[in-house]
Amino acid sequence: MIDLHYFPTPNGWKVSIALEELDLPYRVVACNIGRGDQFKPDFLAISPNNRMPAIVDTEPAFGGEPVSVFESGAILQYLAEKTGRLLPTDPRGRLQALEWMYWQMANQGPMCGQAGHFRNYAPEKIEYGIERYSNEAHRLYRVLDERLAGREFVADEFSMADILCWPWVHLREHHGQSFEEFPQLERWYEQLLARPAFERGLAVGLDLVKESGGMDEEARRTLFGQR
Ligand SMILES: N[C@@H](CCC(=O)N[C@@H](CS)C(=O)NCC(=O)O)C(=O)O
Repeated sequence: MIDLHYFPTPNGWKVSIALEELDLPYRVVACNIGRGDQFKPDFLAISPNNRMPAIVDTEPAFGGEPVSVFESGAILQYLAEKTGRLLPTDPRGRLQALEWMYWQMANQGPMCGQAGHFRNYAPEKIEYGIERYSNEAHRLYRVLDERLAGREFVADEFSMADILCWPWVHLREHHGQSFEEFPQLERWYEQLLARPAFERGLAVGLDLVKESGGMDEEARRTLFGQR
């Protein structure tokens, strides 16, 4: 059984979608990041960077004690290697999927995250921050759009690279982006949205949002007051 420490956000959706695609049994353990669950000692023991998602697999494919994994890229690679799916076996295809995984983790996630922050959450409108990160988000949307020209998926076949990149495009308006200039991206996005596992993965934990209290003062302090 896999415990998924989770709140419905783009990084959380990567794992819920992957688990649905792989049809692996899992349990959701709520991690309400607006109320500080990410700082609880039991959670920090599996995710020392106080960020979700994280998983605990009681039945690792390599046997032995339960194993915990944090960082969504590492989690998807772990699940792909456990199941022999979502990571091409041909070495060149595998390399491409890994390249785009690192691209997502080091570029799309952090930069779009900053764009979303300055556009939607910063207490003051700081034009420099809004412009700098919205432009960077735009550049990254263009990079992915160009990658998808003439190809169905991010790597040569459907892979974890698609699952890692897709949830961030799902929140494009939050980053100040639209599909107007990115037709390849729109085609790829719609094609994946039509997969039942994507629909199921996106719906995981919607009740947690309702119960969470939303982005109130406590959530702002908890999320944006860290040092
Ligand atoms: N690189 C990490 C990023 C995870 C991350 O930033 N998670 C956010 C929610 S999307 C979080 O847990 N935030 C809690 C906090 O900021 O304290 C991953 O991909 O797993």
